[in-house]
This record gives sequence, C-alpha cells and structure tokens, in this order.
Amino acid sequence: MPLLAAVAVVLGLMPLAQQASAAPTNLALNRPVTASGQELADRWGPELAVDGNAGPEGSDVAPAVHNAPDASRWSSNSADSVWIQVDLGEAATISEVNAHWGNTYPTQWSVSTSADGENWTDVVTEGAGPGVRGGWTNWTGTAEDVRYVKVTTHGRSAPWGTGLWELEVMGEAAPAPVTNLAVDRPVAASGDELPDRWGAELAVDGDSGPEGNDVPTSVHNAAEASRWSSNSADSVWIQVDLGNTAVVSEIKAHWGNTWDCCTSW
Ligand SMILES: [Ca+2]
Ligand SMILES: [Ca+2]
Repeated sequence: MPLLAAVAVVLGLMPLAQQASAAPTNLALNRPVTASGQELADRWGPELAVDGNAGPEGSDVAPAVHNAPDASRWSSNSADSVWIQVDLGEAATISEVNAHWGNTYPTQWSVSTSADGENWTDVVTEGAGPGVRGGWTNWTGTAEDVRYVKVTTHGRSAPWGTGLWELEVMGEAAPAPVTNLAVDRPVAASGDELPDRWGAELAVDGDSGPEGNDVPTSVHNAAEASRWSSNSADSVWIQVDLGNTAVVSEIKAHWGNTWDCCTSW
C-alpha cells in the first residue's frame, strides 16, 4: 500500500453570533418607508421622516422654516388618521419609537409591528400619547422579531397634513445567522498528493464526505471523493480566503483516513 498522507474533507468557518449587549441604534435611519399619502406631490415626502434630520425644536418654529421647500419633514395627506411605515431590513428587537412632530400633530398615535409586512401586532393601540407641537413623543417597551414598524395617527391638531420631522426606531438587529464562510472560497495549500484529483478546493466544496473510521477504501479513494489529499509530509497546510473580514467563532475540520506511515491527525 502506498504511503499517502491523510486529508481534510471539510473545512468550516463560522462567524460569531453578535452578542445582545450592543447599544440600541436607530434602525429606521435611511430605511425604505411607505405612507398613507403626502400633502404635496413634489415635497415633504415620507422619506424625510427617516433621513436623520430631526428639524427644529419647539412649538414656535417660524412658518418660513416649517414650510420651507427643503424642510426635512413628512407632511401627510389631509386626514384624521394617517400612517407611515418603515422597513428595518431585517428582524430586530426594538425598545423605543420616537416621533418628532411638526406644527400639525396627532391627538393620539399608535405603533404596530410586523415580521413580514402583512401580519401586524399592535404594540400600543392608543396611548403612545398625544403628539406635541414641534416636540418629541415616545413609546418605550420591548417588541421582538420586528422588521416593519408602522405609526398611525388618530386625530389631528389642525386641518392640514400631519407633520413628522423624524421617526426613530431604536433597537438591536437580530444576530446574523451562523454560516460557513469557507464554502466555495478560493483555497491554497502546501501541495496535493496527485496532480489530477483530490485538490484543496474539495475541502471547501460543502460536501463533507462519509462519516466514521470504517469508510471503505473504495469510497475513500474514489476518483471523485470530495476531499483534499495533501502532499506527503509531516506538516502540510491549507488556506482559505473568506473574501471579507469576519468574526470567526468556529473552525471545523473533517479528516479522512490515514495510512500507516506518517500523519499525526
Ligand atoms: Ca427629517
Ligand atoms: Ca469536500
């Protein structure tokens, strides 16, 4: 029997799931929004409620400022109940919804959330509280598995479109799923046993091969066996390029058979 080096047949790299201790951030910032409508077709669209510009503070904002064409607020369609909805992009746990109202503000406002944009849960039906002319009002609590947040108003202080300078949704994005970052990535290695088979790329092809220490030789040595078979040496190496920097939490190696000579794994 030839003296052949043993091999790894699968190499996995897992990114570390983010810990839940991250400080809440504004997950609504610059995210896609939709709304019940807007006062004017060419200005004060709902996207201005999530642009990070909260506008002026106070109940005595000059009309020239409030009504400036570039005022960074959403001005809704003229109705007693209007809504604005933001897509956070991925599931999150939210802890706060902050709304900075304009000169026309709601009598009450409510918050509902959804994981899919179709099935909604009322976080507060009424009683996020009355709006405040030119000021912030807040809902605080905990809502999980939230991708979409909708704010609905109930009543208004004046017969014009409700103004919303800024809407913040504070929370933490759900941890990214743990995935194998090595799959099908470029590899390099110290060498191969044979020039025409069992190359290093087979250690990152996602096929982890058979389990156990009694794999038949015919399977292990099949020409299409999905394993890297290294050069015959006591120390060999394989290297994978993940493509981007990542936080790695786990490295898994699935080894093959060894013959009676030379390897320590
Ligand atoms: Ca704004
Ligand atoms: Ca493989």
